[in-house]
Amino acid sequence: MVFGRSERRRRSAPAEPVTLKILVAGGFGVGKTTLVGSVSEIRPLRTEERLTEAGRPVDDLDGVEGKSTTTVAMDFGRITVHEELVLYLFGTPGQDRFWFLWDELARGALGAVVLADTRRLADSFAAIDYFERRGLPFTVAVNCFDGAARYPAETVRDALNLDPGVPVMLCDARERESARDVLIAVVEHAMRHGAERREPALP
Ligand SMILES: Nc1nc2c(ncn2[C@@H]2O[C@H](COP(=O)(O)OP(=O)(O)OP(=O)(O)O)[C@@H](O)[C@H]2O)c(=O)[nH]1
Ligand SMILES: [Mg+2]
Repeated sequence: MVFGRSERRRRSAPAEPVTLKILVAGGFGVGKTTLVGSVSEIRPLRTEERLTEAGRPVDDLDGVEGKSTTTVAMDFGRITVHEELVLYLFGTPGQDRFWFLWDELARGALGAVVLADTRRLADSFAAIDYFERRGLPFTVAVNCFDGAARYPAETVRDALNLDPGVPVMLCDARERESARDVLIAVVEHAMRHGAERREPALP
């Protein structure tokens, strides 16, 4: 029996989606756990511990005074962008004392987003340096906290001394659509970056 195109397609096994690993990084309290939680279609895995009096001298809470917990290992979530593309999200811990986890978390990642808060922009430098040194494609997303001054993306780019090719966007980590746009931008940027690296150099 000869099947028509659509019938043949219906009978073939559904293609497995491509799965990609994306890191959600940035300084302390910038909204990494919030972003993974707002966008994840599964209940996100969190490793939150309470901020304590003992940590007060080292935990800089300026701008996030309401914060009562911090990530001590990672966040994990998942988003199906479309039926052929699933992203696994790994949120990094924000405090310097957990740097030793980053190499493990970064292994196998396609790309990363560095979340930034304009009130504490310098906190983003360490994550940016980390990805630049490793050649891992990244984008910067400014998480627009209530009460924080708004700056155009180009002003943020200059302040962070980013390469012209690094996408910078504004977002609200609490909003699912906004968080999703950030992740799609990372995938697109990483794909472009990969394609450019595969292009043979012109003579
Ligand atoms: N107004 C506002 N508050 C936010 C936003 N994103 C996060 N928050 C709040 O800011 C605080 C920090 O958020 P987290 O998501 O825990 O930050 P984090 O980057 O995971 O923090 P660490 O893991 O401790 O580095 C929380 O109290 C959030 O409710 C935002 O876009 N706007
Ligand atoms: Mg966190």
